[in-house]
Amino acid sequence: MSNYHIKHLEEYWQVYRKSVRNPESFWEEIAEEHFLWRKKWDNVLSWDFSKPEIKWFEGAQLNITENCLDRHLASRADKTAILFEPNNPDEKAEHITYRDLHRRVSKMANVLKSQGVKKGDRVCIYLPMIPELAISVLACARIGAVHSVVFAGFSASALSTRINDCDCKIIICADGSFRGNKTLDLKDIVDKALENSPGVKTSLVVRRTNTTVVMKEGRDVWLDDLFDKAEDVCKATVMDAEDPLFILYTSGSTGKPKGMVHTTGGYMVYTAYTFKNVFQYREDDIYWCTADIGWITGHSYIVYGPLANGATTVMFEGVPSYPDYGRFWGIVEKHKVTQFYTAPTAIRALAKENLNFVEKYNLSSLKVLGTVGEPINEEAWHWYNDHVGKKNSPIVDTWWQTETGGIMISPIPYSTPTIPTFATLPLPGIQPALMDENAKEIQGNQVEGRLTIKFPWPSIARTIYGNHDRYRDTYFSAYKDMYFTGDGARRDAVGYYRITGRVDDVIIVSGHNLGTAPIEDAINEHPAVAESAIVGFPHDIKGNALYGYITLKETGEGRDQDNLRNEINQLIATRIGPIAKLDKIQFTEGLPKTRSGKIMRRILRKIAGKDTENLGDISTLLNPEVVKSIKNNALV
Ligand code: 6R9
Repeated sequence: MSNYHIKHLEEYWQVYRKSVRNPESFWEEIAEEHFLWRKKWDNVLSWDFSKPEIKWFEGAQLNITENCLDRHLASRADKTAILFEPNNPDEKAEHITYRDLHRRVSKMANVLKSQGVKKGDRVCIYLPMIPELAISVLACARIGAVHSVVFAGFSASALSTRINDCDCKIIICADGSFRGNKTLDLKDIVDKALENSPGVKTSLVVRRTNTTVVMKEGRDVWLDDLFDKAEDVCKATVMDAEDPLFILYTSGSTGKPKGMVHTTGGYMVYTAYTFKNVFQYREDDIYWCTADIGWITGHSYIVYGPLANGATTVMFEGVPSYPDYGRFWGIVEKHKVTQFYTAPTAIRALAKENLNFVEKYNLSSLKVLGTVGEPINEEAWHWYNDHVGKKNSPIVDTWWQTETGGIMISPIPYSTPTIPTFATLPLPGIQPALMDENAKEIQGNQVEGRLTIKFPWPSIARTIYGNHDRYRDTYFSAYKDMYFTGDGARRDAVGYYRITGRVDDVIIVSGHNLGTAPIEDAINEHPAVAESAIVGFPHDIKGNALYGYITLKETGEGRDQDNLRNEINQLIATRIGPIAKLDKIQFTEGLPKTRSGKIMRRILRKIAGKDTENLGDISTLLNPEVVKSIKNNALV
């Protein structure tokens, strides 16, 4: 028997050592015992990072939806697969059972087939967080079509770029979406996008908001008409383990977005295994990840990982601030959520508000809390631990990437002792290394360097769609025979990893390497500070100096700004050293963020460097409007 479910630290080490000694047999055992294959593999792994070419379970055949749906029908047909919580708290939550999900996915798959979609075709999905999103994803997988989900908050131009890059002929979209007290006209955005994407011949429109939309004759079709008529049985298309499952775009530091391609067999095995262990998932749990399915977190840990384990996965349509800042906690209480997985930016936003919003709910069902997306600062970690987890639920700080497909470095709750801001230990099968400036591996502990991975794991992206050279150059050229993550990390005395941020966020001040994360941590400790971002700007003597953009909490507004600046610098000097003091501090009403909540330091860097002519595309930001006010009030 494979040790599929790790239950204590000693067991983790046993499993980890085994996984590194012989990765092939480690993953083979897991793949054998826990999944449904139409045909077993001829070869577990072949790889060559110099090409790069990576193949897992070659020769095997399967359909991932048989693993996520069909095989649960025997024992879990009436169990809730998707628990849909609508934006409007007065609208009833929907419990979609495995039987029902299987039926709806089959119908949707038949609709796609009726529109001429075939194995290997790319299907663009641009939907809000409603059940049809998960159903469309699975329907594509059912018939071997490759889904390309685009987050339904992206602009028409961002959508069109992504459609054209992978040449989609069909899009699944909606009339509109509900976000808090707003209704967004999604179909209008799609119409604009399709003006520049003439390759799209069909758009299937889901009715959600009932807003009036223009339906283009011959192209636009209401989904419900087709769906109602569709057969509810659809045979799963048999896929090779290395057939592509989906494309998901991630922004690069330059140029157009990268369409990361994930394949079927390895992705399934890895996301299912990590879901089970990182969330210590048990049969009766109610698991909730607040991400959008438009991001990798939603693909792997709302849809595939949970469903492959027969879990109940919550899908939330709304926002954390509607109808008030207690919404998340209200949902946890209402559905007795056992695992809650969110982003540091959401935690910081909620921590700014009155404690009463969290204290009035009963959160005693929670067993595991998770974070993902960026380094979590110490203050946010403690707030999460104290007020949400009541010091009783371990926090898993999960480090991973769109490219890695699944969680790579993370505590295993109830096994790995946690430390604030540390992602801690590599999961079984993951072999991290830290590299120095001379591209040499740094041995030992209490060291810091660039984070790479030495050996393939089953869910690594196999290529960038249509651009394998860029895939090699971006991830495999910096260090020979290693995957380069683009992140920096520190390994502490006991071998725990702390991710220090993108290495492009490292700023060298007077010859000292300063990571942005620890400085921001120090700043955020100030009671008046809500959030901060620092960047470097050219300085005659120091080479670079530090520029801080800081948003204040309500309690800080109206305070003397020079006093605040002094106090903040004092704090940095005490926590990190005078070298890390900020030369300039600009108080701002917000920080520019991507839709997944990452601070766009690229823009802040340009403003600090007086290079405001060409800020690049800011249309995909969550809050493009703050850029203007930051620019107008810049201290340059
Ligand atoms: C899953 C996801 C990947 C980048 C990654 C890193 C940052 C993610 C983190 C984290 C520190 C964590 N990141 N999780 N940094 N601690 N727990 O977010 O994928 O959107 O592709 O972003 O996010 O910088 O390289 P993606």
